[in-house]
Amino acid sequence: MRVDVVTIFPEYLEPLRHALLGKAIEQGILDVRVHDLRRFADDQHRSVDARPAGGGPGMVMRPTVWGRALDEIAGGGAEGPGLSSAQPHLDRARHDELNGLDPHRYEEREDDRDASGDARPLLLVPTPTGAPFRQADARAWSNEEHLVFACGRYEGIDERVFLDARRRFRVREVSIGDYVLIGGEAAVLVILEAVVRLVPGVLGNSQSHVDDSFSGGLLEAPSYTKPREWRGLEIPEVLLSGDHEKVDRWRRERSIERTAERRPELLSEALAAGLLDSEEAAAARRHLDEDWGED
Ligand code: 6GU
Repeated sequence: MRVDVVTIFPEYLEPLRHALLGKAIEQGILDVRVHDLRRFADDQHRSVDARPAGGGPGMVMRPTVWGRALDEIAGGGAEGPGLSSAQPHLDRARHDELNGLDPHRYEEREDDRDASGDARPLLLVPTPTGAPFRQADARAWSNEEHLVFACGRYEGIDERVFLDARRRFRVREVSIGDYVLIGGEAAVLVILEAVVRLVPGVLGNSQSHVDDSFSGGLLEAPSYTKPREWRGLEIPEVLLSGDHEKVDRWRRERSIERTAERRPELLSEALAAGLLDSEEAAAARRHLDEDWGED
C-alpha cells in the first residue's frame, strides 16, 4: 500500500516508523511518503494560509498551495522521502526535495482500481466536520492501493480544494471523534494504524482481528491471564473450565453487557442488524431497558 501525507509538520508523522507500522514498512507492505506543504508555497515567507473570506477568527489554508501539492501527488511524481523504519532520519535530506517530476507518470492500471472500478486514489481529509471514521472504513481502506492524507491546520482548507480534487481523487472528509484537534496529523496516525493492521501480512495472526471489538458490532469481553488469583481477585471460574462452548457463551454475554453499558447505540444497531441470536437479543433488550435512565 502506498501512502502519501501532506502536512506542514512532517516530523509529526515520525511515529509511523515505529512498532507495527514500522514493521509493515520494513516488510515492503507499506510505502509512506511525507510531504512538507510549505514546499508548494510560492512566496518568500512560504505562507500557506490567509485571512478567511467574509472575516472571522483564524486563518484558512490557501487553495493555490494545496492545489500544487495534490497535483504533484495525483501525477504520481511525488517520490518524497520514503519512511524507512527505525532508522536515524534527522540527518537525511528533507523529504521535500523532489525533482525531475513528470506530472503524468502515474499510469492507470487494472489493479489500481477499487471494487467499484474507480481508479482514482483515495484522498482522506481529517477534519472535525467529517463523517465519523469507523472500523468498517478501516476494513474497506485496507484494500486500497494508494491513500493520500491532506492535513489541515488552522480553521481548515479552502473548500474549493476538495471540489477541484474530485477530478483526480475519491475524496472523503473524516473525523476521528467528537472533539477538536489542532490539526489532522494525530488523526492520520490513528487512521493509518487502524487501516494498516488490517492489511494482509501485517498482523501475524489473522484471527486476532476477527474477534475485535466492533467487527461483530459489539465491544469485546474482558480478558484475564495468570495468576489465577491476584491481590484477592480471581479469574472468572468459567474461563478455567476448559469448556469452550461455555467460555464462548460467557464472552458473548459479557460483550452484550459491556456494550449495553458503554455504547448502547451500538447494541441497538447490532440488534436491528440481526447480529444476535434470539437468546442474545432477549438479553440485549433486557440490558438496554435496565440501563435506560440510569447514570
Ligand atoms: Cl480527523 N481532525 C481534526 N483536526 N480534528 C478532529 C478530527 C480530525 N477528528 C476529531 N477532531
